[in-house]
Amino acid sequence: MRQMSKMSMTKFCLLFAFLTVCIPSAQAASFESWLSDFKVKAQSRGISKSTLLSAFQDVSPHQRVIDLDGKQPERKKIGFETYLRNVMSQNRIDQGRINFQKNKYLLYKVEQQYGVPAQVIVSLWGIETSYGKNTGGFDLIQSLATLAWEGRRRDFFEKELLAALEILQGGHVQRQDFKGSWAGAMGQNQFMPTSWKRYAIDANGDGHKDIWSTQEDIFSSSANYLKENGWNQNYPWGWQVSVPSNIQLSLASAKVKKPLMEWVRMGVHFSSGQIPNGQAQTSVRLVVPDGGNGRAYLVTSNFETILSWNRSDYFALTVGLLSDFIASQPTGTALHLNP
Ligand SMILES: [Ca+2]
Repeated sequence: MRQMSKMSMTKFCLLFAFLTVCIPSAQAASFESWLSDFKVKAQSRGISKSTLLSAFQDVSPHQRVIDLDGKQPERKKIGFETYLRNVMSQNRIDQGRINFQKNKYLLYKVEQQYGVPAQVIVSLWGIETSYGKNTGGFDLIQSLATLAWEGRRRDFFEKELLAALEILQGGHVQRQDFKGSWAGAMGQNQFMPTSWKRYAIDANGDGHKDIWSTQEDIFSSSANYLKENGWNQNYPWGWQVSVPSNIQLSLASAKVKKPLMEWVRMGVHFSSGQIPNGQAQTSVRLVVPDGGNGRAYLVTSNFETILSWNRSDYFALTVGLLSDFIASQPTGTALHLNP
């Protein structure tokens, strides 16, 4: 290979230095140009100049958000047993029971109004933010603007950002308190801004749909989400069952729904030995999260409602199981995962 001459080496170094210095400022410029286009769009959708001014003051792209977005999703499957033990720790069960007791009056009121069991609302609250403790410290406008500008899912995040600006403009949260996860999930039930628009409730009537700090609004908003996505108060979410070893695993499919009694005739067994009261004709399907070697569940249409919150069988099963634990009395013994 030809040796680089002293002169071209110098030129090369200068070019390298130029690129190193200039790339970040080129990126910043493109953020500015994306932002000015976006502001025009936002104004055409009714966002005022003063809202835009206060929303984007000192907002620049957040490198940590870009890094987190670029991370490959976890491909290694951890298995349901491990997932369940991580998410439904003894501490989360204990805290769930404590928080249920603490907010009992409010929760029963919400349960009555929306027809969604109090323990399911508490369970979602616990899994999403450890009962309001971990709501995410990212500046929401900065996160959404970064993700929209970055462009991998621009349309999606621009829609979320527009909804976020409507929240600010409506005065539901103060600019400095407008925080959430790096990906834009907000408040104690981690709604995305568009979900907030569709489902959030001002339950205490103070004019703010406050899912950050008003308990009544938080519980009602979660309950409303589930109700609007089809929660049926005539059924529980489902039951853990055991299945005969010769059962065809192809039956564990979202397409195979049968009356509960039919599954029993096929050998599906409830741990209590009894058919749940009044549920013999309820349409249920079989969920076998780890392909037949582990646990099995019969689930009702309410399971699909939980999936509308987060499309993961592991998530939905854990929400259901934790809700059962929260509603049951503590035994004072070590964790047994069969409620
Ligand atoms: Ca309110």
